[in-house]
Amino acid sequence: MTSSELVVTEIHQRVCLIRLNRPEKLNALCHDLIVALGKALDEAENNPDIGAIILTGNERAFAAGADIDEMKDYTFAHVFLEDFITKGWEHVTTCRKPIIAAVAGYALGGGCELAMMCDFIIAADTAKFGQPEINIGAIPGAGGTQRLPRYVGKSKAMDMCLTGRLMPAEEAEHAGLVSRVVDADKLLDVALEAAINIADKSLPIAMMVKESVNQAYETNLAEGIKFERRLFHSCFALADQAEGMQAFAEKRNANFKHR
Ligand code: CO8
Repeated sequence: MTSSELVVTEIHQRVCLIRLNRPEKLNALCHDLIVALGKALDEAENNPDIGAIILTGNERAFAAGADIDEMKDYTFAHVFLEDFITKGWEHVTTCRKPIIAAVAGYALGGGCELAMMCDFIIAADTAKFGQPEINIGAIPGAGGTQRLPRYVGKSKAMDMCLTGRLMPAEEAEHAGLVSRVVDADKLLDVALEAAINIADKSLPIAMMVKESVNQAYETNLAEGIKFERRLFHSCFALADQAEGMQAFAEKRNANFKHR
């Protein structure tokens, strides 16, 4: 399989659907797949006709983690000098457009971490989340010990990272890891409906929402509120704010120009 086939993209209206496509290995995240994912994300980010992104896998796996076969012979010198993970693997976190993870089946290790890097997760009822790195003599390496406690709290994060157990979709929804759980055969329809809905809004406003919510995880409340207030004030510099409020007054749908 060539590296471009490891990731398949489809355009649906203003949405770019990116599918991890290494089904025979449960979408294990090898180097070439990560490079192809980065390329697909860049294309979606740079395309002015795209307003939202969906990242998905297949019905058996979103991704079963970093590729263990590839990693097993790495040495400390190699991973340290290459800055393994930092280079390329965190591409999703630098996307400024909204990105939804649509997860069915396994989201384990780096797969769970990749889903948590997205803005929110919609899960099929078949989804299973886990940080099982402890079973192979490692710890989570792409933010699992940091993002998971922020999603589900310390107790569940410790439980998952220390036991390596898998968390089913229903528990993940109760714990706040995923925003909704849907029937597996409806997963892409629901994710597309949500993404198309987002992509129909003003793009700069959606990007400000994303930046502002993410700020809540980087700062204290007073600083976060100040950040939000400044962005809120700046909405009034956009043509889309004038259009949105005028359309409400005229009882019609807004015609956003993303400016
Ligand atoms: N790496 C490489 N190959 C894998 C991986 C993986 N993580 N997961 C599955 N595969 C392969 C299997 O080797 C198998 O290949 P083959 O058919 O050639 O033998 C194929 O996928 C199908 O898998 P199984 O036969 O094992 O399928 P089962 O249904 O029996 O089991 C499981 C499914 C339970 C998911 C099992 O495959 C498993 O335990 N996989 C490993 C899960 C794991 O430990 N993941 C964590 C990896 S470490 C990690 O992710 C560190 C994070 C680093 C940062 C990443 C940045 C984003």
